Amino acid sequence: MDFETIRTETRGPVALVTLNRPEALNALNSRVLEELIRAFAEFEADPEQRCLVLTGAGDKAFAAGADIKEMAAMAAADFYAADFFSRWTSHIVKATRKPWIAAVNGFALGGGCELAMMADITIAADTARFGQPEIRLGVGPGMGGSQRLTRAIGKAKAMEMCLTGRMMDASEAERAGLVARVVPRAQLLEEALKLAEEIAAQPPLAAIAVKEMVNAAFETTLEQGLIFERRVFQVLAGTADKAEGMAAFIAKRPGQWTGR
Ligand code: DAK
Repeated sequence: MDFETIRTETRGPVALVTLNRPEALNALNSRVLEELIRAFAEFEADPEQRCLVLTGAGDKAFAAGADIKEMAAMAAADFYAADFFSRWTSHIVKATRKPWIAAVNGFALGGGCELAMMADITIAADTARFGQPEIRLGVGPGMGGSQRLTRAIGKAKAMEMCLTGRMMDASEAERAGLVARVVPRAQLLEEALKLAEEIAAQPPLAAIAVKEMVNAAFETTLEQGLIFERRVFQVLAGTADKAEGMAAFIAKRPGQWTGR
């Protein structure tokens, strides 16, 4: 089955996935979710691919949210029976151990903002705008906005955004800690790919492990997180890439990673 709503390509060790419904501002529907699940699974399964960049087609939007036209006709029982949109977490966030980056090229609203926040690193074009406007539709965030936004930018701003639906521009998003970096629109993809290549060049097992370590900070107490970090360090110390990395440092040469 070919992809209809996304485009995928690989650039060396980097996978590039583009949400491709620009006429609907890349709104996320069930088909997009299924295709993204497949694209992320292919990325995860291919040992040659080390980092993924997700962006949106066109200049206007990363994703303007879940597809309102798909949801408008759905009854509560439909959402519940299908456990609608529950697979974002289980099949993308949790299933992807390798690092991935969201390159936000325009509106990231509702589910679009939530998708950007699922990424390990979010970078934004100076034209990007973030928001959780679901309240204006009579609902609330449904893909993690109330939780991830609050953890990213704190209660005061998250509460204000979720209760009013107002948008945040890229520089406010950077100041608030929602995005790692803001770059001019014309350079977004290049910068995102450069960042992905830099991550892809690291020892692969360490990249997976470091992602697990940082994510543990959101799931555990400080004490448990520190123990987890130490244990993972100790596991990494047994890898061939640790021996190579330290030998390469001492010999003043670049490391050659085997992922072992
Ligand atoms: N869904 C469907 N179509 C959308 C869309 C969306 N979210 N956003 C934009 N479009 C479509 C427009 O309908 C229009 O289509 P045509 O009329 O040309 O056919 C086209 O994209 C261009 O949009 P506009 O004409 O509106 O463009 P403007 O520049 O005037 O405005 C805008 C841009 C981004 C301000 C505006 O489009 C807008 O406000 N869009 C909606 C933003 C929004 O409310 N997003 C949140 C959606 S709710 C769940 C989990 C999660 C969710 C739901 C359930 N479960 C676990 C159950 C998530 C919910 C959401 O994300």
